Amino acid sequence: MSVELLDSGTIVNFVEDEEAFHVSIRDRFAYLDADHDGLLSYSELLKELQSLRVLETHFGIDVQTDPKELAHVYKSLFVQFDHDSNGTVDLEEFKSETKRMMLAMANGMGFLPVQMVLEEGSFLKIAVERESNKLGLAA
Ligand SMILES: [Ca+2]
Ligand SMILES: [Ca+2]
Repeated sequence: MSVELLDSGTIVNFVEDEEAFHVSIRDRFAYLDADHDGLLSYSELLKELQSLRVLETHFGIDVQTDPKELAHVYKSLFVQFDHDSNGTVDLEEFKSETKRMMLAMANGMGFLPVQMVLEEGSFLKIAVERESNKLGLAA
């Protein structure tokens, strides 16, 4: 985990770079798919939902939310990912919902950078690393 400065442009640039985004999605999906059946079960996706720490602070839910309530939030998020309601999340569902959530997050941020604790390997962390690499190249 590390504390990073994140702004909406960083997220949007990452999500809209179709190729880079797809590669990250695919890698993350493979990492989360613990039993390698090509689908994410609730418990597999839960790891990802927990790394979206933003949910605990930006969607009106307090960080100190009791675990039961949080579990309820995670369950309803899983339902959002599972577009065809078959109880598992495939790569396409994972990709389109992650994209939608990240763009919604960027919209909610406005133009000011936000300080956030990010987990290694999470999409937001990758977005930040990408952006700083780009700046490094430009300098
Ligand atoms: Ca699986
Ligand atoms: Ca599904």
